[in-house]
Amino acid sequence: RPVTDGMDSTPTSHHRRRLTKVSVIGAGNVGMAIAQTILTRDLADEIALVDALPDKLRGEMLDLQHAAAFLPRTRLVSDTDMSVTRGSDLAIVTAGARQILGETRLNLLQRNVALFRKIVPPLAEHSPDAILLIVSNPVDVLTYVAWKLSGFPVSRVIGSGTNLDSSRFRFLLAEHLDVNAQDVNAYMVGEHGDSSVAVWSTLSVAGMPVLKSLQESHSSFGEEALEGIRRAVVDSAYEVIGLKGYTSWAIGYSVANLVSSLLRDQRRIHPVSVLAAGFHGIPDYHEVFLSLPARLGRAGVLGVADMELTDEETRRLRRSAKTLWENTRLLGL
Ligand code: 6V0
Repeated sequence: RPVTDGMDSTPTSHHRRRLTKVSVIGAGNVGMAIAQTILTRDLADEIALVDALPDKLRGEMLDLQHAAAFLPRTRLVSDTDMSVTRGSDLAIVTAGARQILGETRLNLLQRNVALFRKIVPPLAEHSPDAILLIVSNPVDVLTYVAWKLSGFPVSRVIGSGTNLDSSRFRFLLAEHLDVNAQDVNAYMVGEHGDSSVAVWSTLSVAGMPVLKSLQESHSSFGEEALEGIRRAVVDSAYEVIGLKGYTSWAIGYSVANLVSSLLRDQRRIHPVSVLAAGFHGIPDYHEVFLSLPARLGRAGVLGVADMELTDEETRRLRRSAKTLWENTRLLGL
């Protein structure tokens, strides 16, 4: 006799909740850290995993399924074919070619564009109403590529951008100030990676602007020291890659945090890669994606904050935009 005999199987509610489906393209270190965090945070009813390597993909899916007894119930499916993503509310792209020793960034970018040509159009076709969240690097350019290839409105194509850089920044400052990183309000904007801009002018702890008092009381907060902290944020990614070969946990949490804001309509503000043309003096015809504080909800990007920047911060942002646009134009999309 099945143990469920005698249990009432009639649904208790007449209005069944619509199920939420998230797809993760690329079941590598980053994709799996994201999937794992989405699972533990109970952010989706179904997760579809896609990778080009069938054995690895199935192994990863089974390994996660075997944790079912300890997790909220989530259906896990996987396939090398993109049709498994059908009906997604959100699709996260982490698939990417790795840099080959001696390869130029532009060459790597061209290989990734070729990869995106295989991934994005079928993804858009199977889930025409989904939000696309791009994580693969170089994330800002690839978010632009995904926008062009999907034909989606710009509000539904987002790059994870400097959301991770900002959390590294907040961690370092929190260590410095001996407070909880969640109380440190600090943004890094612009390009994800080397030329990111630390927005010192808006730094606050629990709503209190702290930079001025820090500069008055600690000699270690001079201009050079601030650039040193920004540099440390950038270098911390390289340090992790140098030590363990890749980064995964922090990007997993940072993306799951974005997923929560989007799917749960949290309207939280995150520095993510959005169309930056027209902001901070970036010309309208520079169709570049750069991170700016954006309000995220169920419809995607609900708005972009036109934050107040110093002249130097603006100059840096425009310089990033110009370099990015010069690279992006070469793609001819
Ligand atoms: P990885 O472990 O090599 O995973 C990439 C996965 O993509 C592999 O499992 C591949 O088999 C798979 N893949 C390749 N081609 C396809 C395809 N056509 N369809 C489906 N899957 C495919 O790399 P890792 O997970 O470490 O990194 C993934 C990407 O994330 C890279 O581009 C990183 O640079 C980028 N990151 C971006 C970060 C950010 O803040 N935006 C942070 C960390 C890494």
